[in-house]
Amino acid sequence: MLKRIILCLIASLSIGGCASRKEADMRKTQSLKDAYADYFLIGNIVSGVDMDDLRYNILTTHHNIATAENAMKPQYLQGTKGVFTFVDADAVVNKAVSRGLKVHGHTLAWHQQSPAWMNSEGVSRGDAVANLATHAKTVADHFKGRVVSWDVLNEAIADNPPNPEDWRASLRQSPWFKAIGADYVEIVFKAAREADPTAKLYYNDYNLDNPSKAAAVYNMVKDINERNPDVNGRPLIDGVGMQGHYSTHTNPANVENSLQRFISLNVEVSVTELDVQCGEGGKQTDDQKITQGLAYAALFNVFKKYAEHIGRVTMWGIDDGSSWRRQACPTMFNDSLRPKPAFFAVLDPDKFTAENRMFIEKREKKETKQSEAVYGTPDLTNAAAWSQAPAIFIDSYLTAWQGASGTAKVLWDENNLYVLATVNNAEMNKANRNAYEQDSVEIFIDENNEKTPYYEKDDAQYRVNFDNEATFNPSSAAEGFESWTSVSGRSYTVSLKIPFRTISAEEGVLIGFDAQINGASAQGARQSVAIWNDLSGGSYQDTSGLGVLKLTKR
Ligand code: 9MR
Repeated sequence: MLKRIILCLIASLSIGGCASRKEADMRKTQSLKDAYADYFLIGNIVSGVDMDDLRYNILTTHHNIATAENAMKPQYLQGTKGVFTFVDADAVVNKAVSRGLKVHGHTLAWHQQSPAWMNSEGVSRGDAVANLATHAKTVADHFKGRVVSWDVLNEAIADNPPNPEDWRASLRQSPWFKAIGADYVEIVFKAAREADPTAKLYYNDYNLDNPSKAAAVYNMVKDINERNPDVNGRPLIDGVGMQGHYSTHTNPANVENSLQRFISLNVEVSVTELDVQCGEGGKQTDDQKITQGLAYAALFNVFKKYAEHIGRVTMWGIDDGSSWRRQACPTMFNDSLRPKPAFFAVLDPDKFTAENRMFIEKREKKETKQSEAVYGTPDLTNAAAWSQAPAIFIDSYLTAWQGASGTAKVLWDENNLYVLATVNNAEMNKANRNAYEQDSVEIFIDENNEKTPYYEKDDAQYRVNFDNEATFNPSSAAEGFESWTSVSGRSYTVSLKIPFRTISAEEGVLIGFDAQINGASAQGARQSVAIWNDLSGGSYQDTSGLGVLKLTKR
């Protein structure tokens, strides 16, 4: 025993960490793939850095299926027309297969990481069709027998499509779409099926917890499978991949709703790129580690419930240090490759949740803030018109950095809600092309105060920057909206006229309401977010955390 301790001490001194302790940690921990053997496959990605033994050991201990993080993307397989370079991808796939892992292929068609010669402006429709079909067929054929399934098409649907009933109109304006038109979707699936009839063919996308995006994907898969019910003995699309790049603000109820929707199409569903952001600058507090663990636990409880229809759950990253979102520490292992609370949450979600009951209770005790909107119809340019209304303090921070903050006052009449927001300590920067990263004020409204975990017809988000440029979610919320701004030094005011869209406003009515201030840095990145009530960070898609306003007459 003494000898082991001494050896371990020597090892930790010589290599800056006790490798045998790490190994012991790993041995003590039960394997994820065993824990989920009766449910679904557990996957992770392989990239260049994961090929060393320590990482590969984590991969094979806990997972039974691997996805190449980058090696099989079009850019790397056919950067030059007609010249296929399979060396790196073959190395990844062959090593995984030889270590007993199944392999999922990612991806035959995507708007990113694809060479311009395939589909950029100037390439004729005929050539683009041939390029797409040739790439898909050659690649699917090359990996036939080594790859069990493919992300045939990745991220083809636009974010938040306004009319998801029309899936063609909901397609992203990608190079493939522009070169070929909506039927590129079927072309690539047919090419893949022809080349490898046994591999399962998936459509893969992110933000599928968003009901509009999920609806567009649902309609696309439904339509294509109804029109192609028997391609080599089965419908053309075998599965929907919900990527799952989530945060701790993601509402598991939204994930569950979309899962149910896709399952109703009689296709397999897989979670293909799971990670849960919770941290800043590559660091996590102890509370953040537990919060993240609870988010993983809640998600895995949903996945277990629908396990019969789920093929696999694949994580996007072995450890925080190698994650594409390393700043937000989204994986189950820290950058020393030690399991985090998130790991134990995935291993046994119920146990982890029970062990953290006190933490959850403390979090749930937080009371919803309530205030008043006072009856009156102001002139938007006259701040004094709001003098009767109580101030709402927009000063609870979602970020570590405490930048711009302020107050809001609210009036109402039968037609509109009128908000006056006063912001202090702003950089007055609108350089970022993402409107939410500019110095701006956001108002969230849940007219029927039903606190739904997704937006319904009565819910909307309004954003106005210091220069009076407005953006809306959904875009239809722009109708009848007006705003006015004025700037003085590092302060600005925004007044907004927000039409009621679904309720008749009368005294005593309660509406869900929140006000947020986005603070940009001098370099034009969002550095701080201050809000009145909803600290979830999810108010743009989930109304359950908004504060409450009562419409009163004085
Ligand atoms: O994690 C991948 C990162 O290393 C690459 O630079 C990036 C661009 O190719 O792609 C990342 O993976 C993406 C995946 O292929 C598709 N869904 C979103 C993933 C995260 O961006």
